[in-house]
Amino acid sequence: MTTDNVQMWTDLNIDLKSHDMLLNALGPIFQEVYLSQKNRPAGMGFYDFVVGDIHGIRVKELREHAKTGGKVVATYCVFVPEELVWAAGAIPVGLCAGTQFSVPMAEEVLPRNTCALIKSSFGFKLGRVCPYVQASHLIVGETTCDGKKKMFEILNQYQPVYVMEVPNKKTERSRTLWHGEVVAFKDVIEKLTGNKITPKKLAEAIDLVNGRRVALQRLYNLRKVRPVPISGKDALLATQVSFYDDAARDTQMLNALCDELDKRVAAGQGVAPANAPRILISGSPMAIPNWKLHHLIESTGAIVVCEESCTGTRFFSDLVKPTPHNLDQQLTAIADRYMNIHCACFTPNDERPDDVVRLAKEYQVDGVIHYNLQFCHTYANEGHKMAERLEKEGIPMLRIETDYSDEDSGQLRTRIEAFLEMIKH
Ligand code: BJ8
Repeated sequence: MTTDNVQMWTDLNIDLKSHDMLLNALGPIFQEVYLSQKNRPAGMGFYDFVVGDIHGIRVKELREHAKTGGKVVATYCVFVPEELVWAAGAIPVGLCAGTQFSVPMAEEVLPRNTCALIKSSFGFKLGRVCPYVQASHLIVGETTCDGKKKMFEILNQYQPVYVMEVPNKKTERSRTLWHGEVVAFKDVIEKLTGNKITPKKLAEAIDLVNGRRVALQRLYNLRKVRPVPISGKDALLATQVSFYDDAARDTQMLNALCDELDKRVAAGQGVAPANAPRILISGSPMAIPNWKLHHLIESTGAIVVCEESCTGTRFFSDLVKPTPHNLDQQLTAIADRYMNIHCACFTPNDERPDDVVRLAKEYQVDGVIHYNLQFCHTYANEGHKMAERLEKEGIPMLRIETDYSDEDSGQLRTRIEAFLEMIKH
């Protein structure tokens, strides 16, 4: 911990005592979950470095940007069109919301029966332990679920929050509403930054974000190979870092990692034996540093090869379609791309089970683990339809409902081991 960092955190009004406790807790967890893995790609060194200095270098970059009048825009959901943020010269940052550490802080205000993701993110603000929240000029929320949208009302008492209305259906009327929300968001960002979004700037931003999506697609395609050249934990970490790292650098690092994985594939080198059970996880997102389920699964010798999740395929599967450099057409292409995210907040949402069936085949999985955060009603309810659909397709599925605490780890391990025993060839 450098004196520079401590000064920066002080300037950001961080509660240094709690913050020390948070960082001190993260180190041993990262050691156990990540650094103890064998045979990791050298390209993961970058991600280890990023986590090792998780509240240092990147926050410093955001502060430098702010010093010259630049804005930082924080988000919680993949529905927020980051292209518009980049195009206005601001920096988007996906906020961490994956630790139990900040949950008790949030429970002083929010009901306990709220999902851990909401409590964790709100607790970061209440406890003043996240420099990314502190460094942001605007937090952009969305109306994806009731817990989040009501939390944003309270969060707004602490820091400026703007909420985008995400429709609940996929009708033409809903698409029109969403298109209007994207246009309104453009105006909000222009006002925040004082910069006009031009067709040229927006085209560059579309290319930037699409470039990162293509790199993530490349990484995931490499996970389809048997034996798989990278662990699920490492692929998850690379995806999680994409939410807050600089997009151009991130794309470069992802492609460098994939170059290395290409060589591993060519040499038939994997991180697990070719016959290790292959698992697809589907459900709620896993915000950094939520590595709990992957760690449990991979500690048993199975390997996670895909996540149908917002910290997985829902984040990057679709690109914004190329259009002429014309603002109206670009905004329509952006609205269309984001409306095609198959989040459980939609009703009906039959596309999601379709996706899981397709992915299960593409990634040659032996089973699906349906993951939902406790008190997340949208994913919990959708788990029922998912189970029916996968049963019809003959794809084994295990339902896991959990939070960020370790209290149920023993019980989960037993259930996962029993599931793996059942699906073994
Ligand atoms: S697009 S999945 S990132 S909303 S887990 S807070 S839904 S109670 S996170 Fe999500 Fe956007 Fe959808 Fe993806 Fe609510 Fe459920 Fe908590 Fe959730």
